Amino acid sequence: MNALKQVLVVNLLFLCILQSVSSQTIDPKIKTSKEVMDDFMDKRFGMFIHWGPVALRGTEIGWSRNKLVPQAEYDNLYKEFNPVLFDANAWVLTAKNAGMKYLTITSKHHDGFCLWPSAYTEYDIMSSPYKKDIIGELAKACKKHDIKFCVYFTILDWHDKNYPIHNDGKGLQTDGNMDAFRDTIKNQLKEIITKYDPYMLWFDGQWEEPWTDEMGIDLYEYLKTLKKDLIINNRLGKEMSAIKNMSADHSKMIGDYDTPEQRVGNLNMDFPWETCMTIANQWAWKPNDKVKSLKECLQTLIKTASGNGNLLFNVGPMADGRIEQRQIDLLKQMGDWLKIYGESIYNTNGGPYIPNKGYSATRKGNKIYVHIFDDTKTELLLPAIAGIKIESMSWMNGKTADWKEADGQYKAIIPAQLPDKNSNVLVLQIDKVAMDIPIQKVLSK
Ligand code: FHN
Repeated sequence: MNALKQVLVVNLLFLCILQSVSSQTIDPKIKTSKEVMDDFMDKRFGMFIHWGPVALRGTEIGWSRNKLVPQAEYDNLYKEFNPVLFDANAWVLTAKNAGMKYLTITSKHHDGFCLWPSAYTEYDIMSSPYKKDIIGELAKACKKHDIKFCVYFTILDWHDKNYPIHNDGKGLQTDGNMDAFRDTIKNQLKEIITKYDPYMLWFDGQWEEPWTDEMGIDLYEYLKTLKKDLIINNRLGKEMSAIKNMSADHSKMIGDYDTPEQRVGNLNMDFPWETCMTIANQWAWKPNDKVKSLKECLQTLIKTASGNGNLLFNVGPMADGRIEQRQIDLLKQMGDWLKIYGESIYNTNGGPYIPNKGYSATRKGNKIYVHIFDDTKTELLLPAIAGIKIESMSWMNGKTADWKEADGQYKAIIPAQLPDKNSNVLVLQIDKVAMDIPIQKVLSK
């Protein structure tokens, strides 16, 4: 082969490699900006809502279809779905009273039912006896009460005939028509963005065979043509390691932030993340489901913020449109705690101590907020931090702390009477900008 031909072949090969690599990453020019992501991460706390006709049976949304609830019965629940007690303002005020700053609703879960009037399916709220736009009502109420409106949307739709899988765990049941399916979801997402202007889209369901990273990148880039500053989670891509809280190769991730599920994410100062977790056990409403204690709810939020992440905390409303009173009350108690201690959560960064079973830390300005988990001890021992001077220590909503520095540690007396019975904060006023302190690898002994 002559030299010219060799050069042409090499160039062609290089272009193919370039194309395949570039097609596997999002164009950095369209990725959501750091400013927009910082604004999202400053909010720290949001409400997740899993809701649909399945609330009539009290079983898990999507997952109980063709299992606890026979498929034909499940797919016809919408004909009974009439949540006459649904009050979007009441839901949004429940979030606001909890100290939540954003709200994410399942517009369409894996069962394919749409809570908004979609021009691309009959399987939507307008085919139910209720016949009102749930998503539109929530979007309006969020705007009215200054809560950021966000939408959960599944890319796995067991009800849509074009999607090749119609039941969990059954594998490819038909050859389907993924091109037609992708057109449908693009059209539905365009409906959602243009009608309701969501702050963030929370995708889910990327793990099944029909979906690929290339489809995820294509969809991310399409959505950015509709709304440049739209925040998009990382569940458009197949990279799931971080969701399982393992060390993740974020370069493979398709989306703006990581989404560990039902566990507090690891401290990460470089890549934004949000833990999603249920206040009870089930995502959708379940009669007599076990709800978490206030202490567990608060410490989940604190540990998430201490890891530099957000908490998306889930409630499952009942079929009549109400959120259970016990969940409302629990969230109100969280809000009451945040009214006093919110300075140590909102607009903070995680660290500089790595969260551990005794304590964790958040920081802002020239303050470090140490959150105490084990108040059975009489003394808190913190590794001393090189290069800073502690100017004072005090208990938030309490008194000046009795402390000293010795043997490379800060030793603070934990008083018998602490200001809060669930979670207390020791404020370290320092002579430096707290964010300039490196993460302290040493844990207290
Ligand atoms: O299958 C869903 C599940 O129902 C729920 O929506 C959670 C929330 O993050 N996501 C999927 C499971 O990973």
